[in-house]
Amino acid sequence: MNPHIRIKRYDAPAGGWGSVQSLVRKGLEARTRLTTLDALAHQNKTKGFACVSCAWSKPAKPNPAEFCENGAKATFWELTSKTATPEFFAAHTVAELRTWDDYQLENVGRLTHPMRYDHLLDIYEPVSWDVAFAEIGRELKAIAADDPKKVIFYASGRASLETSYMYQLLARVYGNNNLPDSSNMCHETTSVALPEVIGQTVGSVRLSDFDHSDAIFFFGHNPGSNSPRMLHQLQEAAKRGCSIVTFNPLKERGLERFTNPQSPVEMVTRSETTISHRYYQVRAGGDIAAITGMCKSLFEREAATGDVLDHAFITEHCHGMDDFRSFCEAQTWADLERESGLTQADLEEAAGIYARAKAVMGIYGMGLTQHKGGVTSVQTLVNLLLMRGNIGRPGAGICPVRGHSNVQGQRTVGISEKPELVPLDKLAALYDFEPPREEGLTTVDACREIIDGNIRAFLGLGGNFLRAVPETALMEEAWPRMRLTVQVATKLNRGQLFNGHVAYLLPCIGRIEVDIQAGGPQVVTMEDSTSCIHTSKGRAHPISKHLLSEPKIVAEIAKAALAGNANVPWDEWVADYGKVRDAIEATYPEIFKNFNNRLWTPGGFEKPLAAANREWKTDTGRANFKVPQMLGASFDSGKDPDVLRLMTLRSNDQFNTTVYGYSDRFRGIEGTRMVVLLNAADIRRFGLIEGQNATLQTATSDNIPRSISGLRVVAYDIPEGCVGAYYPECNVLVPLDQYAEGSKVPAAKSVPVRLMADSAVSLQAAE
Ligand SMILES: Nc1nc2c(c(=O)[nH]1)N[C@H]1C(S)=C(S)[C@@H](COP(=O)(O)OP(=O)(O)OC[C@H]3O[C@@H](n4cnc5c(=O)[nH]c(N)nc54)[C@H](O)[C@@H]3O)O[C@H]1N2
Ligand SMILES: Nc1nc2c(c(=O)[nH]1)N[C@H]1C(S)=C(S)[C@@H](COP(=O)(O)OP(=O)(O)OC[C@H]3O[C@@H](n4cnc5c(=O)[nH]c(N)nc54)[C@H](O)[C@@H]3O)O[C@H]1N2
Ligand SMILES: [Mo]
Repeated sequence: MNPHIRIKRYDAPAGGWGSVQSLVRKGLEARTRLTTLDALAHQNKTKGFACVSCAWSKPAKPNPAEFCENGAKATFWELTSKTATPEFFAAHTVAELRTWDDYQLENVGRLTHPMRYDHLLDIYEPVSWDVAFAEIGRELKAIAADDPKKVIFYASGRASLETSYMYQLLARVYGNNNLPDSSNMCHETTSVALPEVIGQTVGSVRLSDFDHSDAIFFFGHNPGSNSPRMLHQLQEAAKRGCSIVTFNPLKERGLERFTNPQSPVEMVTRSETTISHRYYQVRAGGDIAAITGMCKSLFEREAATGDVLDHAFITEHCHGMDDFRSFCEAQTWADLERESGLTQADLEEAAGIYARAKAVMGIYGMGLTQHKGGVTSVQTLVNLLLMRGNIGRPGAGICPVRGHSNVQGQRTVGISEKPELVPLDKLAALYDFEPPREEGLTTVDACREIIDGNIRAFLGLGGNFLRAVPETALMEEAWPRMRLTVQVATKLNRGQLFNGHVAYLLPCIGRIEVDIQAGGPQVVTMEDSTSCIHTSKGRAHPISKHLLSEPKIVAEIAKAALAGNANVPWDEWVADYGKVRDAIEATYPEIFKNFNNRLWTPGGFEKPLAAANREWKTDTGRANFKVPQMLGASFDSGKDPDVLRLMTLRSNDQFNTTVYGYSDRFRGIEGTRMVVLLNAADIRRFGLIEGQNATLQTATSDNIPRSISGLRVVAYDIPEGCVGAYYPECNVLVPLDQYAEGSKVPAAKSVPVRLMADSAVSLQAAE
């Protein structure tokens, strides 16, 4: 047994000394460059760089140190002095690297040279940029001559607005809308749910709303690990007396208690703020039922007193409430309790808090979006807000917490497989070409087509597609059948170890690094979770002189791959990113008016949010109540007690597929990621004991075997019937055809699984 594994309750608050210790340890481990401390001082400042971690908003008046434990960790790891050099690649075959885990691959360090995969030797070899672009261009041209729809242009949500705009144009001039984004595994559910009900793809709150809320209803997001800077706003709100009501199957520490590591007084006195006023451990997939129960209770109160609903708002602004009321009335408390895992008394209590608050915000993350009923979950939460006019006034609104730092912005500037969301006529007029009009591939569709052998080439602008998607076993098998695979990246990851016939690994400058082009040092821009657009300017020297910037790489691929592109000034754009911003402004004049002049607005400049002003760009011209089409959000019906619901989770020591280490401090899990979190009653029921190794098998009837063994059984405070384990290790269990209805976000938070001891599996195999 590994002596470093330790499972122990963590009693300290989020933040506090634990976060300082963790930072110091990480700084040493990552062997950061000298510029790191200087860089941290400039993180999220108006003239500094935008954190490469999450998309949480930057205040107009930042703290002296506007970073958090995990943002600093991301900075450390990007500014590591460790490198993945040609010598490293010469010493390790790709087959060998496939036996390394995500942490070991990440820990090699920054990519330094463009590399081409040699199939005979099974190694990556250095190559010149000229050769790389020429061959990629040739290959793409050959595929276009057959069918340009057989190429995928994936983007992970980190690349800037400038790069993203250029990338979507590359795809469209090439001839398809195959622009899936990490958002397709994430908040696409939001982008599909919100337009129907409030008429915009994004949330309606701004950072300043946190100063005015009386109650915050928090669903399925873990800010302590995934957007820790938000804990400052939550702490301030809680101190003001704002009630924070949390729905989460797990007791997440950041939502329980917080000590601000940047407050000397709090640190020395070890004082902590209770964040959640009430904490309801809803069953995975139980949110539609929980919210419906609250709404049912509110309608009952309204019938008794007549003063619960905001009648003026509903009459003037809403559509469809009566149908929703009928739906709520028709649900029995027995069903609501069973589906939500909460009691009628819990839900009535939560409804009471809601009814007493003047301004309420609904905040949510992957716990709502990554379910079969993800779209319905989000829309039901909006119903709750609409009942008391909680959208479009200070302190109120819907707040999806986005993931990657520019994932929302990438959609804003046209990275979308949905042509109706992109001003194609504008692009046609500006660049004199005929943009493709057919729907492109989502992430799930892209995986299906790759498995079916219909895709010839994949380009990845960042990210780790093959590791982040569902059905990883079939995907890894199918991937090498592609003709061309190109990954633009900063670090080595598993997705780069499965290669098409022609395969390139192209290293780029990271956002914290200085980006100098013909026109001088460049800045880039991004959009945060509350729709503020701000700049980012690198400070550190690039780790290697062989790196190119992302805009340059996109432009060179475009020049090499596109037959006729005379009307796109690729070289001028690369020389001066301000010219790309002019092009973005010309394409989206309403959002980006005066773009280059508003760049340095403290906290960013605001993209207009119609719903925040109670203008509803919906089919009815009003805010729509939607009747839920289901009460349980997950795929299994809950009827077979031997089928459990697996939530795939992030630890406090990872950024998506990037694993920084094996410490999930707040959950008390140290030294391993191979764990399965179970309710003690389930451990007994399945005849297991804590510490033994177990196997999870996906419970579907499609005859595709999906399982993972060697997961250490950990007793945890989690509702019975629910299981927690880590992403991306468990992606092998997620079936490709189980995704959110409407948005196709993989249902990674309720995978139906069976559980057994590893020994039982070996017995089965022996029989
Ligand atoms: N440090 C760090 N920061 C990150 C990331 C990272 O990996 N590391 N990832 C970034 C990205 S891309 C994203 S999208 C965000 C993700 O951030 P989150 O939205 O927090 O995503 P997860 O960590 O997957 O977990 C979501 C939470 O939902 C809960 N949950 C699971 N199922 C349910 C359910 O059915 N109902 C409810 N109510 N809750 C449920 C889980 O217990 C967990 O607390 O964070 C971003 N920021
Ligand atoms: N089971 C399960 N699966 C999930 C999830 C889940 O909760 N459960 N979450 C989903 C979510 S929310 C998301 S967003 C996706 C994430 O999917 P992706 O966005 O595809 O994955 P990441 O792990 O964020 O990508 C990390 C890689 O990006 C590269 N990179 C980092 N910085 C840069 C840069 O500046 N430029 C370039 N070009 N490359 C860079 C590095 O090489 C690094 O290895 O995963 C999804 N998959
Ligand atoms: Mo995400």
